[in-house]
Amino acid sequence: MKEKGYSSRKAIPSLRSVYKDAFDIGAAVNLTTIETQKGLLTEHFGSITPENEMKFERLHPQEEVYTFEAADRIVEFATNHGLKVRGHTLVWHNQTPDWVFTGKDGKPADGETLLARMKAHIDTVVGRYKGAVYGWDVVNEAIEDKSDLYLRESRWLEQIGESFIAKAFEFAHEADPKAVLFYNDYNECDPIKRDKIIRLLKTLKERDVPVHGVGLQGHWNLHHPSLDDIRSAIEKYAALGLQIQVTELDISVFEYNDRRTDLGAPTESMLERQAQLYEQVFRLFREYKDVITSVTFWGAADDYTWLDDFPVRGRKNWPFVFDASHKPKDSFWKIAEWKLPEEAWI
Ligand code: HAH
Repeated sequence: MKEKGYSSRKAIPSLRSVYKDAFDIGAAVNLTTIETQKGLLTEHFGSITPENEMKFERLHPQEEVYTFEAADRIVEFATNHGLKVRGHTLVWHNQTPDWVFTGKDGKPADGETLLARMKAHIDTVVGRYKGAVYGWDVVNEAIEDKSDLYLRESRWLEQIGESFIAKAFEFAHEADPKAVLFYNDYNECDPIKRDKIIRLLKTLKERDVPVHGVGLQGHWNLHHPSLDDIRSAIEKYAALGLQIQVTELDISVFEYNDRRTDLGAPTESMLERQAQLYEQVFRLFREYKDVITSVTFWGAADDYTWLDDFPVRGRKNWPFVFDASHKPKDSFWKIAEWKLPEEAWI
């Protein structure tokens, strides 16, 4: 046990610096958190991802209207503080306005029209942030969760066909040939979904589609997925010869299917379990540091997380390694001090 007051007197190492020879440490941000979490973001993180500000509906609400102000401010914050930016996301079934999928007659747009709109969007967005955004989640969540289906039944799939995925990567590559292009998904460690993601990535590679990496969202909790499933997933994705990024890491203190609203604050043992998991998964990430190029949390500290409203609206969650007042949790020390025990063995 730490002495009372010990951690508050002790110098806090910068997470980004601790991991500088392994991979980037990132955080999802929004216009509020770049102000309220500025200290943490600039001290501990080397990369940021706009949580919502680069999604289709935010950047391109109408065919002739682009709204770049919020995304520009986040990019400017990154530039001012020497942080990298990951772009999220170009082609997704969610947070994409209806006009994109609708023809002039009000019926579903034909495939050619939809592809032309996709290309215009990607050209404009990727083109604008060329040089500032080093990589993109080009296609998000195109694989179906239900085991008997391969691709998710989205309007992109229904109206264009399977080629919408390859096309998105080709357009992004044309718009910025230097950008690192990712396929990103959740439940990525579930063996059945994992194998479907791998099938997709193999098909894309066989067809010389410019896909460079796989994004593992990493929306995990105290009970799922198992460390074995995480390890197998990383091993199998690594074998594809693509780089891996953990793109949206959080370890929820609640099980996904537990929709109770009255669960309250986490107990000591839940926080211990969280710290143990953070320790185990970061040890695993370090083992694979040659293929893992970045680990981004889907937020930075427990004062703000999308999990406060998902899957239960208004139910507070505590998924990060910094607490709500931006102090390091036990989880932080477990991932930050990994060098010390090894060095202590001399
Ligand atoms: C992610 N979906 C999205 O990629 C991200 O853009 C959003 O801000 C939050 C989460 C994850 C997801 C999930 O965990 C469960 C069901 C659907 C989607």
